[in-house]
Amino acid sequence: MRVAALSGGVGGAKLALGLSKLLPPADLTIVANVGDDFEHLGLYVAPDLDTLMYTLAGLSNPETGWGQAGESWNFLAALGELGGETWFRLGDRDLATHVERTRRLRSGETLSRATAALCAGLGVASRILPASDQKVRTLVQTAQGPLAFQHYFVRERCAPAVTGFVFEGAAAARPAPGVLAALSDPALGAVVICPSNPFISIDPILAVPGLAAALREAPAPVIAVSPIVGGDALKGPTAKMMRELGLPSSAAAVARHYGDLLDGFVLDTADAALAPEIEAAGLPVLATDTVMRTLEDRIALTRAVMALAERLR
Ligand code: FO1
Repeated sequence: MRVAALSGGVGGAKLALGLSKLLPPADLTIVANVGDDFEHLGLYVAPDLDTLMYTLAGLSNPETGWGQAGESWNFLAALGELGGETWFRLGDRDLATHVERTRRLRSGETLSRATAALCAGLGVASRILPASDQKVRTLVQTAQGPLAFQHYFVRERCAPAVTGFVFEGAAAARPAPGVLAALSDPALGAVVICPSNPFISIDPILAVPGLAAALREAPAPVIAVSPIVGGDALKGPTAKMMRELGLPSSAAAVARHYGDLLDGFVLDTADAALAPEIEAAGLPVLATDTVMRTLEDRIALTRAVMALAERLR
């Protein structure tokens, strides 16, 4: 089955890994969020692209989900001694990715071209495409004023209450090369919205003009996997954000958030009681184990999503 997947970082990358284990490289395209990207220490840092690359390369840090396993921190320690900014932790191996990507971008390469080169260098065969080669930056609106994404997420540790989001640059952005083709491929069997944060990981992808329409017109079922299990996020601020936005932190609220983009919705067995109300709204629901602790869990969830897509075709 050919699949196009929309993903942010940590949570989405787990399902992306499951997809990469079941599908030949030519049959999987991952469209990655670039809203978390920022310039830091003179480097272009693209956290969700890196988390996806490292996860598919088997290099990611299993504790944090971001950065590489087995890191050394000599650069950061030396930077700290110089009085540099160390709030955003860059490991020595991870630093090489940022330096090489920045060199390529400064030489005039596009983000998607640089990403393809880094994937080749890391041995990642599946295609990881940025949603756009243009800047689309998530600005987090809070009671204390707007915050750049990484300032909100890392420096302020998601503490400020959010009131909304702005995806700066989205209006002028275009889908990166290959994205629309992947979403309109007649051989497509499913479009999968991975269990990433809908607001800060998936919405910045859908904000790129043409992408939401591409999902609506996709020649295959669009299936989202809920990142909320039992009223809480498995990782990150999703549930807290939903409450701050006046939404119930429930899988049903996630389904409503995606609205008519979806043809199917996957939630955890813990939330099976929500299925009737979601199905009453016309959206087929599959309740299954969505908590991915092991590689087998990632693969099992992938199989369940693909089976649902088969049923909905
Ligand atoms: N997240 C943190 O909470 N603390 C960090 O110091 C941190 C460093 C970091 C370095 C490289 C990278 O690719 C990601 C990093 N992240 C860190 C995660 C980053 O904030 C991502 O944007 C989140 O994972 C949300 O997608």
